[in-house]
Amino acid sequence: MRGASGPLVGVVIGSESDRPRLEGAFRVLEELGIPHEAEVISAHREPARAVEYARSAAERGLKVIVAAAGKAAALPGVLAGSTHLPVVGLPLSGGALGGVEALLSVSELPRGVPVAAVGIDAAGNAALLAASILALLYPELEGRLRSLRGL
Ligand code: RP5
Repeated sequence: MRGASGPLVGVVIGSESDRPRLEGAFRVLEELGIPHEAEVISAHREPARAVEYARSAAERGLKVIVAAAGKAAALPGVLAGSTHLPVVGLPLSGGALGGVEALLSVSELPRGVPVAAVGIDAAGNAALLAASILALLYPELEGRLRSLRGL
């Protein structure tokens, strides 16, 4: 991507146990040639690290964050509370309520803390939404995105 020297999308996963559910997101990012990074950070077990990740994200060059978590999925909201960057929240299944608990945690944020929630386990959509945001900044991405989506 023109002018980009590092990752543009930060994919943050609440637990290593979540990683298999993110496959669809990584596939889309790779197909589109979007530089990205992946970190495992638990908002509950290491909250200071989550806040530091979000606070430093923009100055490190990230443009969009995709945050994925299951159960009482605090991660997307915690990240969104410490950065102005767009945060795409991906609720994951695996909890006792099949992901509905994560969906509510990711979508019902308080005023002033926006998270763009996609559907339960909708990893591909999370990456496509991140790509749509990035395409506004990097016009060369638009054609690849349209082609992938058949638009
Ligand atoms: C959430 O709790 C994680 O995102 C994961 O979906 C769930 C279980 O995590 P582990 O106990 O497997 O680390 O925070």
